[in-house]
Amino acid sequence: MAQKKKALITGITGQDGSYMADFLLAKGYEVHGLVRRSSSFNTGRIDHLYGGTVQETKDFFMHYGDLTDTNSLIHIIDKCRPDEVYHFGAQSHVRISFDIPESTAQITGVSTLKLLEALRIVSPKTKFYQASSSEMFGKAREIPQKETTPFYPRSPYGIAKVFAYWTAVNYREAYGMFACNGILFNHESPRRGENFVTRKITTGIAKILAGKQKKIYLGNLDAKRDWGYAPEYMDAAWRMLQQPEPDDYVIATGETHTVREFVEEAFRVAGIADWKNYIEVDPRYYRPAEVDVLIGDATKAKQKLGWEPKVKFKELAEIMVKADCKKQGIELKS
Ligand code: NAP
Ligand code: F7E
Repeated sequence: MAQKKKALITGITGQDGSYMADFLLAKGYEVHGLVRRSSSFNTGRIDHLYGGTVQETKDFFMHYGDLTDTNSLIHIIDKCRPDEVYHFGAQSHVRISFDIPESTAQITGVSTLKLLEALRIVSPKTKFYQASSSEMFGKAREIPQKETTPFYPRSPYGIAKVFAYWTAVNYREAYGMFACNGILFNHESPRRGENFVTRKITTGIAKILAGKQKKIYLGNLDAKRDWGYAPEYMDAAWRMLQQPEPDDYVIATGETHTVREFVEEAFRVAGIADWKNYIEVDPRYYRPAEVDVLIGDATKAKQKLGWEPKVKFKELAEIMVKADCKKQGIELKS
């Protein structure tokens, strides 16, 4: 019997890492996840993988570590000797990166260098996925953005991701390592962190319907984003590491919408027509420098990976609103 492939996922407790764990376990991988110590449980998105108990299954293993702790990374890589590493761990909130720029640089940027250096020493044949971001395009130099569009990051987060991007390219070119950048545009889901705008809106609506919240306070409603569905984007990330050669790919829907349009669509799904009664603009949520418009061109991914997005804007809003309403005990009709 062929040996199971082994994958190590950093950021396994986050949105993407948890979907990637589901995806790889379904494909028959042995999955290892790096979890950081937290004073309250941070495993809500992967609890289902334990079957409701804090016991490892035969294919799923958790390791305490931290992206700022190089030795922990070396120990984990040495212990599990993965075929593939999916590096999703990051301080991933753009606005908050202005408050904690230095730790964002370390966790979101330098961690990629630490992991690649650890792999180079311990396990150089391991394939590496870097969670690069459309935030690297920032003040976009071209519309739509593709793999060759120059970067112009607008936040400490975006700058850290540019560092990580070039580190992955450099380890590929300098040491022949199999390192890929997935340049993913915004992707959302019912597991999205609740302080990102789409989820803030859909949890807010559900709580308004449940009578637990009166208003949703938001920042810039004019920003435009290319929003896709997170589980589909994990399929794209996996496909990158199955190619004969490592490369970099944009993953996006090719559609852009304003935050205001997401608000309108989400309230429509919930059956509330007068959304303006429930939204207040609060300048606290503005950013010192904003990324005004992002829209991606995923032609290369379609041609080389055979990947295409299926869930688009309206369906995404519907999935998220319904899931949050369900959590509040409210079933919305189709
Ligand atoms: P997320 O939900 O915020 O998850 C981030 C993960 O990183 C969590 O598991 C978090 O652990 C972990 N983490 C943070 N600091 C750490 C540390 N010091 N040591 C170890 N782990 C640490 O992010 P996501 O939305 O899944 O995104 C996954 C990756 O893709 C990130 O690198 C993000 O920057 C990038 N990305 C995301 C998008 C998007 O639209 N979602 C688009 C492009 C790129 P806790 O659970 O303990 O906090
Ligand atoms: O903001 C505006 C905000 O925080 C989207 C991360 O996953 O995707 C994400 O970064 C837009 C911005 O995502 C609020 O100003 C208005 O223009 O949901 P977001 P993001 O900054 O695009 C990229 C690709 C990543 O890589 C990141 O890791 O919405 N906005 N009002 C608001 N944003 C938030 N968070 N909260 C508001 O109240």
